[in-house]
Amino acid sequence: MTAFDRRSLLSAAGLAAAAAPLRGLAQSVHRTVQMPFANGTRPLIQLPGKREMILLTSRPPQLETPFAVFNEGVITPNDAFFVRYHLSELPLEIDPAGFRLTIGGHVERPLTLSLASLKRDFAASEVVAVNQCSGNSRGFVDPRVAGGQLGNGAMGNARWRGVPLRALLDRAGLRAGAVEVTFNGLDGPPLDAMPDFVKALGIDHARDGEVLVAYAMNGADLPFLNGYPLRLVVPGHYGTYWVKHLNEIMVRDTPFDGYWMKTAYRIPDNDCTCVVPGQKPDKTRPIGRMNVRSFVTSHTDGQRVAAGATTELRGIAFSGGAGIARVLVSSDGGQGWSEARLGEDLGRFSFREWRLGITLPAGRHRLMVRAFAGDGEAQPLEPRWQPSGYMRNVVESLTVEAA
Ligand SMILES: Nc1nc2c(c(=O)[nH]1)N[C@H]1C(S)=C(S)[C@@H](COP(=O)(O)O)O[C@H]1N2
Ligand SMILES: [Mo]
Repeated sequence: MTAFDRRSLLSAAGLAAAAAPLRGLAQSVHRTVQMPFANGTRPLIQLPGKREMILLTSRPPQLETPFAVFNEGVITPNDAFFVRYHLSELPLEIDPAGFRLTIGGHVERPLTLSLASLKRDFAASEVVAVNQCSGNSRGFVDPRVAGGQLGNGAMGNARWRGVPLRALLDRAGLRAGAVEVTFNGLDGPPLDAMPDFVKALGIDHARDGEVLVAYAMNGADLPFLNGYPLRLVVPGHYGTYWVKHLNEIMVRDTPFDGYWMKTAYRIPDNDCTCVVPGQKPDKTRPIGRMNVRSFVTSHTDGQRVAAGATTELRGIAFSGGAGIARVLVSSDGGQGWSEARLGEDLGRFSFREWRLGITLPAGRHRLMVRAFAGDGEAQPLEPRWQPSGYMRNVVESLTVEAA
């Protein structure tokens, strides 16, 4: 048996082990956390392959990353990476030797590829990129909106390795008139009650060389709950496009109008992607690139710091593919701003660390952090609202008590 086979078998075994406790979740819940919004009490749960995570729903499994993890470094560990599913019928066993990815539809040569072939017959490519759910931070949206009431932990940054989608499409050969490509995974709806989770990209996007069919994350096989054995990685774009357990790619000569493109995951079709709170947009478009965001990770709201001494602030910033140009920090509620030092640059799709030492006199201070992307996009000082609660990126603030 080759090292590759052995590793794959181990992953397959881990997968069945990961699935079993999902049936009896209640027993494994020991503690809860309180998110900082109403109805924000959440169980903490530890599933195989994951450390203790914040449970949003158990069927399908949805786990949020405890925010303290983001202060450990700019790469989110596999065992702490958030988990989001829409449909309850997950694959419980995937045999890596029997698994196949098909590429069909409007192509010259339909392909059926094994994992071994993907790793052996195509040049591998890597990218460090943030995967963030469109509804990350929805619990903070005011007035509140329906949908998963998430804190800020439905995001993560990893080094993804796989085959560029372009190489697969080139091997299959696009036929004239190809306009879109769809992506489907092994999970599905119970009893066909809901439309299967299928996403589409325009043909130029699919062929841009940045989109990956990834088989590894931070140097290991994808964790089961993050899409083992293959997932789409769409750098700069919201997680909804990052189809997990990917096993079917179809090239189309007509636009795709499935539920998850035509009805779900749409945003107001205007410059701010927002509407007046409570109103409905009159025109929408599919969600796309992420907007720019930043967070303080070193301190939490209400924390005490030493007055008159240096407080080392630290955090992360990211954008939808333009990198981070500057991060500004205010310690007086937004009147004055100081430029933070940026950490190592892992590429324009990655989290970027920032640091700043500040000295605070005794009293309460409102800290704010504002990032500017490489293309000049800045975080708004006031929240923008949309009915689905997507794309929250208002400047974050927290209060510390210097004494
Ligand atoms: N097969 C499948 N892929 C999926 C989804 C899903 O429900 N099924 N959800 C998508 C959404 S909305 C998000 S935010 C990301 C989350 O990726 P993660 O679970 O690895 O964190 O997966 C995407 N890929
Ligand atoms: Mo999502």
